[in-house]
Amino acid sequence: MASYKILLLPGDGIGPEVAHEAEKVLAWFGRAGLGTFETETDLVGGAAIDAHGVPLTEAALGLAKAADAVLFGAVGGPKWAGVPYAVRPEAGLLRLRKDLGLFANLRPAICYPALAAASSLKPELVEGLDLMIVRELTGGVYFGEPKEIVTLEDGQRRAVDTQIYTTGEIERIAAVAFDLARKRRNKVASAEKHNVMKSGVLWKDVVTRLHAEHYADVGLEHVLADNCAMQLVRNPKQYDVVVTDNLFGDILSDVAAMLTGSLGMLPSASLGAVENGTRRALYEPVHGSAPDIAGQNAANPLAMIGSLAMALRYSFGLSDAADRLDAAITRTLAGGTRTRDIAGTGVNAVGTGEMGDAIIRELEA
Ligand code: GGG
Repeated sequence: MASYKILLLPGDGIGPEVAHEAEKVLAWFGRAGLGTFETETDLVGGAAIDAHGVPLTEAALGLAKAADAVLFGAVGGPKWAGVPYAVRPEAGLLRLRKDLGLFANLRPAICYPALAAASSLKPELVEGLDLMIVRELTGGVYFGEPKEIVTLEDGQRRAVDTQIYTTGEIERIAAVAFDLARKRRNKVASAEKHNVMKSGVLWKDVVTRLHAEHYADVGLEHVLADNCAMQLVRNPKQYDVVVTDNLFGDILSDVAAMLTGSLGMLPSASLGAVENGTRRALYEPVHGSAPDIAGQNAANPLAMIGSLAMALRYSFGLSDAADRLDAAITRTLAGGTRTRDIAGTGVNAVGTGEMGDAIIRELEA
């Protein structure tokens, strides 16, 4: 039986609660004989700041580098609002992405049939929605230098963030999007703002050239990122794969989340380049730490459990297990089990733990 090393970084707020449910599901797959899943747990984000004064220790980074996959919960919260910017909770996540080279963030937005009524849009606009947002994750304005706030001679303060993309960075993320599209409905929409940003001009040029040279069989549309946001709420099913930069990808995937019923429904995979047949990978829900509901057994663990399904598929090559988990999520929702965020009025919601238990019952069924 194959053996897999997994680092759990539950983080802050609802992170530990949802990560616990994914751990329960993983343990079930172990008991079912799918593999030996060796887990280690460490701190990240605010929890690591409290214990060690930094959002990610070198030891935790080392464990992440040695793992076959990292399962990450969420970081951040008002408790750490006063810490210096360089060591804020989110800096731990950004360092993991950068140091593990996780440049490709896959964010599937699927509207489960039972949740069409919970969407922010009319059910007919989202029924059957299966969209993949491919977000560039290690470049752009998140990492570009200079990044600073300086005080001017007249006493005003001036903030600078820098958007930087190279040809190589754009090519590799666009290739991920085109390769994915070939296995789906063969369509890519590339979103940028070439009308106001030089990085958008380069992005569009590089995607156009890569498409012509290597992916002419895939449908390609260029769309301004603001128009893409509008189209997502007007007619989301027109899209198959959307590829975009770090910041636009973050924003567009939150919009897409609301089409699926809740931010608590969106999983993600952050993947590095394939080297010697393996690739580094981190799996996390798109949602943050939701401090307002932390510790109340009220969070939806499905984005985290869906992220585990992506780990089974992309890191462990266990596609059948991933399909089985996706099917268990579909059946659980079809059976009417709902956490508070997707319950709607007049429906009794279950807690985080009960949703995890319901998924395991469906896996056993
Ligand atoms: N699970 C996602 C999470 O914790 N996000 C908080 C965060 O650091 N976000 C940065 C970003 O991706 O924009």
